Amino acid sequence: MTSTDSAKPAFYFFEGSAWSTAPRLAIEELGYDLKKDLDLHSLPLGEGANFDPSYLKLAKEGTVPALVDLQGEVLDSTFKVVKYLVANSPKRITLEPSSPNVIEAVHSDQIDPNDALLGYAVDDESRKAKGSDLPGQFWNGRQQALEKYAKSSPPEFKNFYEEKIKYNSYFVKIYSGEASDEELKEYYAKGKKLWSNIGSFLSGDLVKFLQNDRKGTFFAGNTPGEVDFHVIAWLARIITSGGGVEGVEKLTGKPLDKSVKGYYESWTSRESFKKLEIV
Ligand SMILES: N[C@@H](CCC(=O)N[C@@H](CS)C(=O)NCC(=O)O)C(=O)O
Repeated sequence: MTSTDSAKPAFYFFEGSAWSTAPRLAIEELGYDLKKDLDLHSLPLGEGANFDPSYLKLAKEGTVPALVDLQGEVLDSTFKVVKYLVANSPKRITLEPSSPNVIEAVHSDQIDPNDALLGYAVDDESRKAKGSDLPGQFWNGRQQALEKYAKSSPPEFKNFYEEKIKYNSYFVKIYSGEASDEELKEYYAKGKKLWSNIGSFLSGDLVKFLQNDRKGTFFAGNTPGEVDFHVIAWLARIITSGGGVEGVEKLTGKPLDKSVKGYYESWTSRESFKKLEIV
């Protein structure tokens, strides 16, 4: 999996991953030729491919996206990968070092898009729906992979697998219907808190950022740049997780501000967004 064509940067990602959306859109928007310019490694997260020891040797948290540059340096976060793609863009666009706080804000654990799609439901009905759909399959698939890798784990990854199995087992139990009423109550409270945090961010800081830090339609100006790749990766996944704009409004108990809707629509009408079928 990690054998690479060292003449090109190696790009590790997954099409269905929220944060992989940021570099995938950057690649498209910044004039890269996906297949010619990068050595591609798609890791199906629902099968736990990111837990393969050969990947952990590269990216110790086992997350995507990651990129290995031409000097062999591993860039193992969305932030570093997008920065690299922007800095080495064939379009040689000049982007001011704008708004690192916006990027940091959308990456906050309090509003995690993976928690929204895969992790937390808010009631029995939404938990059962998730359990019989992609989220249920996701936690089960990972569990199988983790158990397989843990059996023959190199000592250096023993702790990693133990921790991941513990974390993953919680969600397997929640979706399997084996959790107690008390556990479910606590779980739904976390789901509601998550959507409340998302609602506060959507109507608070995000609106302020859009008002104050944007240089045009996009944060970067009239075409998207570094900050935009992070913001849309988060926003698109949140809207998908909520079941669309109306679903998000229902879950957050707040109407979506027109600046947020407008920003989202500026992205959904772009060729890159349509071509990559971003969700
Ligand atoms: N803070 C990290 C988070 C990346 C992340 O959470 N990636 C997800 C996919 S969107 C992942 O790889 N999850 C697999 C896992 O955590 O096991 C970053 O921005 O790079």
